[in-house]
Amino acid sequence: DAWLRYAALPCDVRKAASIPAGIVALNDTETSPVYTAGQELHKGVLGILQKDLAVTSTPINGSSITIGTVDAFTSAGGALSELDLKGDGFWLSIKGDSVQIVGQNERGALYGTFQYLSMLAQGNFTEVAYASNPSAPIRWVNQWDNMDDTGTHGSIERGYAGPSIFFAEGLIVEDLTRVSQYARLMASIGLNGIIVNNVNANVNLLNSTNMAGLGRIADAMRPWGVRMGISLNFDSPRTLGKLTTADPLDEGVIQWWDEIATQLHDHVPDFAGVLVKANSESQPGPLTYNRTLADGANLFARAIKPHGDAIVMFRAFVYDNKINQTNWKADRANAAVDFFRDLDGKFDDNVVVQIKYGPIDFQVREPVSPLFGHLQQTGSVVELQVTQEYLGQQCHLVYLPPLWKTILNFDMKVDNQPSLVRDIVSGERFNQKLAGYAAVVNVGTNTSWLGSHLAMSNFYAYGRLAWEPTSDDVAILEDWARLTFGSDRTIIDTITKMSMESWPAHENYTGNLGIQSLTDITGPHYGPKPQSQDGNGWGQWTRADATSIGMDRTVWNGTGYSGQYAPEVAAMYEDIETTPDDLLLWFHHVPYTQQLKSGKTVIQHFYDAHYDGAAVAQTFPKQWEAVKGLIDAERYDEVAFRLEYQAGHALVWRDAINDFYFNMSSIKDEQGRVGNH
Ligand code: GCW
Repeated sequence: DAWLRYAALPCDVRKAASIPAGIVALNDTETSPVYTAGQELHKGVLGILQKDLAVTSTPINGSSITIGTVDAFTSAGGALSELDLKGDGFWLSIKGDSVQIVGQNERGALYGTFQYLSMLAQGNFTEVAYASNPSAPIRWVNQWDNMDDTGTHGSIERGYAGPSIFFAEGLIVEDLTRVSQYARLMASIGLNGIIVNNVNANVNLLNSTNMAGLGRIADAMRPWGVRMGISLNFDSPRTLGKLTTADPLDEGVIQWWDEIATQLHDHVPDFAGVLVKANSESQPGPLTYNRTLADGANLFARAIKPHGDAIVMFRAFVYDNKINQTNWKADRANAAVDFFRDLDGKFDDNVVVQIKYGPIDFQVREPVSPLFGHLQQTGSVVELQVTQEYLGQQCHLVYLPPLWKTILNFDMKVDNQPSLVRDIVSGERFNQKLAGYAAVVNVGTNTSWLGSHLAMSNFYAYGRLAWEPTSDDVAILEDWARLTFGSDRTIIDTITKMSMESWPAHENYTGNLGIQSLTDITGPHYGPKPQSQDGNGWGQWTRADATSIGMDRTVWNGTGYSGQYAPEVAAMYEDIETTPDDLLLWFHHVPYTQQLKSGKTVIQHFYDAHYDGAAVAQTFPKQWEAVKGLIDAERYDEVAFRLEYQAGHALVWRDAINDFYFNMSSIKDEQGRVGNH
C-alpha cells in the first residue's frame, strides 16, 4: 500500500473529525474513476476513522462526501459557481460534515478524493475550499520492463526491485492485481499515463497475443484514470513485419504502422501514445534511411492520429556512443541540440520531445539540457529518473527532489525572457498544449515496489512535483513520511533530516564539482570506477591526467557546448570566474591546483568532499535508531540494513575516488588522510 496505508488515527485525534454520514459517487459504472473514488473513500475512511460509510450514487442533501465531475454535479442539481478548473483539476470543499469533490473530469474527481484522504490520514481536518490544477497535462511514468522471450522472467533494465509486474516469458502476465495496485499509487499522486515496456523495445509486444494482453493492462489501469501506452521499436516493420525496410517515408512501412495503430486502438480504445527511442546507442532510426528525426516521429504521429488523442513522445536521447576522445572538440553533451535544433516546427502537433534533465544521463549533477531552450514550436517533456540508476540503485538513500528542483527552477533566459524549465514543461512559456513530465520508475514485484522503503519518497514526490513543481520538497517529504510511517514527530524529523542530507552527501562521495557520477559507466553503473569514464566511445569523459581534469566545453577553446544556451547563460558558463563551483569540471579543464571560489584547490576539495560526504552517510544508521520502536520492526530492520550498507559503501567510494586521483596527480592531501591505507 506504500503511502496509502490508511492506518487508524489515534482515538483522541479521530474524535476531532466531523465525519460525514455517507459517500455519494456520482457514477455507478464500475470502471469509472468516480466509482473507484467512492470505493477508495470507503476503504480510507474505514481505515483512518474506523467508520463504515455506505456508498451510493444518489445525491444526498446534507451530511455526505459527494464526488463527481462538474457535469455530474450540475445534472444532480448542485449549484456550482466558477470553479476555475483545467484538465484533470479538482475542486475540494470541506465544510463540517459536508464535503464536495468536483473533478473537471472523472480523473480530477479521483485526484481530489485522494487529496481529501491524504488530509484525513494525516489527521488534518481543516475546512478548505479551493481549486487545484496540475501544472502540465502529461504526467507519466516510464517502465523499462523487458518481455524476456526466453530465460529470465520479465527483467527490468535498471530496475532494482525484482522482475516485472507486467511481463514474463514473452507474454503479459495473467494476474494483473499488482498492475491495478500500481495504477492506484499513480492516481493518488496525480499521474495519468504509463509506458509499460522498455524504450529498448521488443517487437514481440506487437504480436496478436500480446496486443490482447495490452488491452488487459489498460483495463486494469483505466478505473484509476491511468492511460496506457507503449514503447515502439523503430525497426519493427523489418524484424516483425518482414518488410525489407523501416524507412519512414516508404509506403509499405507507413501502411504497416497504420495497421498496427488500428489494432492497438481496437484493443485499447483510450490508448495514450507511443514512446520512441531511435538512432540512439547504435539503434536504428530515421537517420539510418537518410530521413530526419522529425520524419520518424511524424510516421507514428500520423498512424495514431485517426484514433483519438494519443501522442508520440519522441526521445531526445539521440547520440553516437562511439565518439573519439582524441578529438578535443568531440562531446556527447552537444548531441541533443545538434540533432533537434533545426527540427523545431517540423513535428506534427501530436508529437512531444522527451528530454532527459541533463545532456548526458541522469548524473548526480548536470546542467539543464540546453534543448529545453530550443524547442519553441514543439512541446517538451522533462525525463526524470525515480529508479536510481547512477545514484546508488536504491541501496543508498538519495532523496531526489532537491536535484530535480535545480533543474525545474533553472532559468534558461530564452530571448532574454524569464524561462524557467518548469514553465517550459508546463507548456506556458512557449504556449504549448502538450508538455509535461515523464519519470523512469521501474517498480518491480518486490512488495516495497522499489526494493527500498525510503526510495518510495522519490516516487511520491515525483507525482507531487509534476502536479505542482513549486511545492516545497521538505513539506512533500513530511507528508510522505506521515502517510507511510505515522505522524510521530521523531519519525518525521529523522526521515526529513537524513533525506535532505542525502543528495549533497551522495554528490560529495560519488562525483563533485560537476565531474559526473564516477561510477562504472561501461558496466552496471554501480560503485566507484573513475577509470571507466575515459578512453571509450560513450563520451562521459573527465579528461583526467597527471596535471589536470575536466571537460572544456567552452566556445573559445573547447567543445562549444556552453554556446548552446541563451547568451546570458552561455556567458556565465563560458567564463571560469562565473561558472558555479558545482559545475566547474563540467565546463572547464583545469589543473588540480585550480582555486575554487571557496579558496580550496580542486584536488583538496575532492579529498575533503569525499570525507565529508562519507561522514554524513556514517551518521545515517545512528540517526535511524531514533525511530526504533516507533515503526514496525520489519520496516525498521529493512531500512536499517540498507543504511548500514550505505555507510560502508560510502567509505568504499571515498577511498576509491580519493586514491585514484592521488595516484593520478601525486598531490598530497593537506590533512594527510589520502594514500595512507
Ligand atoms: O543511460 C542509459 C541506460 C540504459 C537506458 C538508456 C536510455 C533504457 O544505461 O539502460 O536504456 O540510458 O535511457 O535509453
